[in-house]
Amino acid sequence: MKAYTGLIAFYWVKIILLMYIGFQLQPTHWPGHLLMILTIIGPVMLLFSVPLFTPDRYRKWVSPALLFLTTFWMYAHLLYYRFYEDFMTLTILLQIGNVGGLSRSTWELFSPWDLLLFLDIFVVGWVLFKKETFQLPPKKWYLGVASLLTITMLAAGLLYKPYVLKENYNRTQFVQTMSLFTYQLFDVGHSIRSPLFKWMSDPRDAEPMQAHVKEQEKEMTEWFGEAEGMNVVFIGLESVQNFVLDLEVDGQEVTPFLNKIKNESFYFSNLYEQTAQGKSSDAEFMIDTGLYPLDGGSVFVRRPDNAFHGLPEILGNYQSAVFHGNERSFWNRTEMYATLGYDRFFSERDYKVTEENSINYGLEDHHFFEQSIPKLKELDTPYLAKFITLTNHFPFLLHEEDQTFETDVTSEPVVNRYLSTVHYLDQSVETFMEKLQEQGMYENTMFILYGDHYGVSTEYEDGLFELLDQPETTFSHIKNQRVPVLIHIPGLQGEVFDEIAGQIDIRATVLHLLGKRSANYMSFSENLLTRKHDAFVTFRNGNYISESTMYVKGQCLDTEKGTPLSNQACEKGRSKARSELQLSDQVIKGDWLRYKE
Ligand code: GP9
Ligand code: MN
Repeated sequence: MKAYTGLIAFYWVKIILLMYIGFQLQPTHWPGHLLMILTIIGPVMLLFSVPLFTPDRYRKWVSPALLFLTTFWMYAHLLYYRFYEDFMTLTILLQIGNVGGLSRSTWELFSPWDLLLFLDIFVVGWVLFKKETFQLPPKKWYLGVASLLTITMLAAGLLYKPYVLKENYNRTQFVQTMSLFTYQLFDVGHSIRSPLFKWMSDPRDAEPMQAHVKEQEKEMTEWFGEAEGMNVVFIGLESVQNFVLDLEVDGQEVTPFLNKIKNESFYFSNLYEQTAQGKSSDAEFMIDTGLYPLDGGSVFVRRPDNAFHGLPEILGNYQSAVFHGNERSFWNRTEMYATLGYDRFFSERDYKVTEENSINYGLEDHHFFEQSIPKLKELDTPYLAKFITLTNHFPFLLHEEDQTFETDVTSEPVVNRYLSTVHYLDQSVETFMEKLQEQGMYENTMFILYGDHYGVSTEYEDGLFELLDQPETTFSHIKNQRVPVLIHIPGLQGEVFDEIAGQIDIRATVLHLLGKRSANYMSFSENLLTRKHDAFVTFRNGNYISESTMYVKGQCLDTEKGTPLSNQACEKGRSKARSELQLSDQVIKGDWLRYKE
């Protein structure tokens, strides 16, 4: 009996350590800490009730097996968390095949210290085998205490964070408040429930969404229709964060080309990335549809059969194509591009890809652009073309001969390598634009360059704080989540927009420039060219930023100074973010766009 209590106490402490040291969860106030610590014990006790129901012969094996399986499961979450700063969802797990499986970059996430996680299994095995009999607690008493503890702590969690279930997309908050075990059960239930929603939807359900969009004013600007009839070229800048612009390292500019072209473009300097678990595909999705990514997994993978009104459909007579140097199944792009209405998709199989000209996920950017030009030339004009770059992807690798920007400016090698690959990408885009100019393919085109999401995750952010001389705060972290967006129309004067903005707003801005007035149907995108003084950015996890306040990582802060405010000051903003996300989820899960012909 003592040994059994010891086992449970031991496992409890292990998970607490894992939460604090492994996941580095940081509840903001003491009740949050208390809750996170105490909420684990009930589910752990319930887990270890399994041996009480196991026949004597097998009983010895059950506890070590439980320890091993649950440790392994928590470790999978940890690896995922290290890169994505999020907990895995069942949907994302089922998508691993679709996103091309585990890549080489996964190996970077392992640490030798991780072995410590599995050490206890040997300790427990040894204790169990040394003992002849393993006395178990009385069933009724044990189950009673375990259930009582679980229910009490869940109730306390709900009292402390009343929106924890509604904001279930904020998985970190969920795990902190309700434990990783409860999260896992909830997630399974959630994944089962979601297909039912579409089945039960009705055209009338979509009415509030239509009303929501009508509320958005369709203000005019002097630039309306400025790019009407022009070719449209999107360039997805893989993992480029805004801080690299105008940054000098060892006396050299990291992105000389982007720095130059931004002066001749509309440059949105205060624009935040809003992607979730679908990363690159989420950025593409927001640009094409003006809807938020899903709460779990990638919409590209989960909803390719939905009706969406993508840019190709809106642009009508344009020929549309996507160019990408990775395998076509990654993020389920083939299927989703067809749904969004793209005519062509040039992927790895359409390029000459060799050992020498590829690295990490696929074709190196320089070769990618070079080989793409003849394909672009083949398209009928006007065209809508989207280029998705690849080389500046974690873990940021380059062949020796492409290395023109080697630096050890920070003590974090990942950050140093990032600067090199960003520089490489910058050069590749420059060469591409020069070649287009040489071939007369530049003048009549609107270029949209956008960073898709962060490249330096929290795991390596110390190096970033060091590089940018920032204090290690949530406020600095959130500022680092800005990505560059540049809209370049040859011959048009540049302008900097420093109002708060989000990636979701790219769509309406582009449509405005193309002179498409009423095309923003059922979308959350807002035109960035009409300067707003009530600008608002909703993040997929329920956080938000407004002109005056921001809610991030459980804290309410002043947007200007980053100083803490009472949570009350963020209530209105949080509720606005919640309702936007809820509405967007309903449009996608209910497949409401199918109601519009
Ligand atoms: C893969 C590329 C990278 O083809 O788009 O995807 P990411 O990991 O950035 O979502
Ligand atoms: Mn990406």
